[in-house]
Amino acid sequence: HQEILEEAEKYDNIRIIYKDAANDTDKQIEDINELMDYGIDLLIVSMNDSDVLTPIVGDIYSEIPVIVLDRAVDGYDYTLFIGLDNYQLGYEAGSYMASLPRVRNIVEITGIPTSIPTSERSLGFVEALSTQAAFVSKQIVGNWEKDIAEDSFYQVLEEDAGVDAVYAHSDDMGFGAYLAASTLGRDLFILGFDGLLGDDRGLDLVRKGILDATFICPTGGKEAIRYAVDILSKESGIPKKIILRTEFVTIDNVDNIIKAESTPAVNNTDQEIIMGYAQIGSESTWRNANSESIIEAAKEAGIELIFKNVDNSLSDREKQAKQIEFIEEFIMEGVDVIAFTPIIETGWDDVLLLAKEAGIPVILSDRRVDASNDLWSTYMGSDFEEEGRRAARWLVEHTDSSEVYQIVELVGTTGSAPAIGRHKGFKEIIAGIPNYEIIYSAGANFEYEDGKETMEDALKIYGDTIDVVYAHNDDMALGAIEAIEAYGLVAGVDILIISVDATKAALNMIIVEKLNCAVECNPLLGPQIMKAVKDLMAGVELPIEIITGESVYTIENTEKEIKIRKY
Ligand code: GYE
Repeated sequence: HQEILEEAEKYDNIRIIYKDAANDTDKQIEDINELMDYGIDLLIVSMNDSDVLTPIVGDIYSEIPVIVLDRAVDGYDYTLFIGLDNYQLGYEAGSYMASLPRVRNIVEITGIPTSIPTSERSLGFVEALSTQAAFVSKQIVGNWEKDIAEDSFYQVLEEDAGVDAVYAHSDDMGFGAYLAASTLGRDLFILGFDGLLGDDRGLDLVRKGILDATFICPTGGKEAIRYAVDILSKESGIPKKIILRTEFVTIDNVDNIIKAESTPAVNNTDQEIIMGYAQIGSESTWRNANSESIIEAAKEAGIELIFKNVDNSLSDREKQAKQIEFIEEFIMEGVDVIAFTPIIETGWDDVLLLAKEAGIPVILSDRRVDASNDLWSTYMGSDFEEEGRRAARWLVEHTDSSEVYQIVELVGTTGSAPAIGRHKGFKEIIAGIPNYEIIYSAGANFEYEDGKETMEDALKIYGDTIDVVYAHNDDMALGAIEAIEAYGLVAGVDILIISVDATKAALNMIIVEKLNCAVECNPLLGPQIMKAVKDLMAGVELPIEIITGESVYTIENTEKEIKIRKY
């Protein structure tokens, strides 16, 4: 709350009307209605109970922009979500606690049961413990409140002498647990969340040894105001989801962290910025639009860009080696910031470490890496699993579930983040429905020719028993359409075609009804990258993930979009 007000003061055209529902869902609904009556232009909401509030927030979103803070809603009915990856945090907490010899019997103190951070922090934690000797002996509800946690935990301790650790979903509740334990003369390991500055707040509690560990969980207040301004001034390229960076704190690093958190960031905004970018080739229409967007945006932002691209005829392995070479050159030249698209997920640790040691921040653009998140500063791009889910949802919703569907999957570059995510998300949706079956799944490199050849192979084996093609990108889908027509079948009718990207060429295919569905993946990342680079240079901490907003295109909504599509 304080952070929101402080940040808002920097703008003279923003007025904040603040309402606090004090953990009461009915009150929060009343508050939201009242705010709407005031005629607010944008709603920032942190939901108490996401089950109840999701549909209400969805309604508001049909009228004004909505920024959901801290606690996610199900689905995508909001303008922008800013928050944490709570599942991941729970998992890290679990792995850490399980690694301590003194921790076995753990009591979990949860936040409000119906809130998403509660369920995700639980889920991640339990998952991490599933292969370990440590276990949760009891789960109690603390409703985010210190006193409730203290009282309920006191009772637990009186009954169970074996408890040796507490996993509390917030520092406040961890503090409550500590008070109960010390009343009974018990010394327990206690981990909490939030890591706020100030007396008797998370960091101070770790320093005093009241809590053994916590995670700094930024509230997103600053980011909410900054993005609210962008949304209201109708800037383009507003992301859909922002995941904030967290930090794990124990007695070992708490002093340094308190010092760092209390000193204001250095602002280098006037300085000239030199950025190196290592691209992965020109395998698709998407990639070309992506490269252009980056080059254009750098020019516009006045950032000096050294853009290096690899020869597209190289193999994936050779491309990666080339990219690593480029990055090493950037480090030698001493650029201010490096951005690159990791062609596959693995194999980046050494070069990332080199950049880190040289003090050069690295932005992951479009694809993720499988490497520790302290080796890079932010990931910017799409939610590939969600894209896969959307493709499968379209299929399930537009076919007769009493029939059998045999699916051919054209997979993108093997081991690349989009290929992994799009496969996983798709499978997740069809997993429970036996009549949707992937009968053939093969890598086709995100390329037109490969897509065509792979489809020819599939047709040779399965012929007209194929019902559906799911291609991880448009280029492969267009190649497949070519192959299907050459085989004598009607694409879009005899075989349903679903692809990802939604480039202009694909949208044209939807209009002529040869492609049934294109899940959007936005390549125009340039402006967002430059914005992040400027923030970085100004000493603003970047979110750990900045996720692009995207739609799904079919015959119903393509006509309008095709006129404004730039790639
Ligand atoms: O979907 C595909 C391209 O990494 C998201 O790469 C990107 C993918 C895109 O070749 O067309």
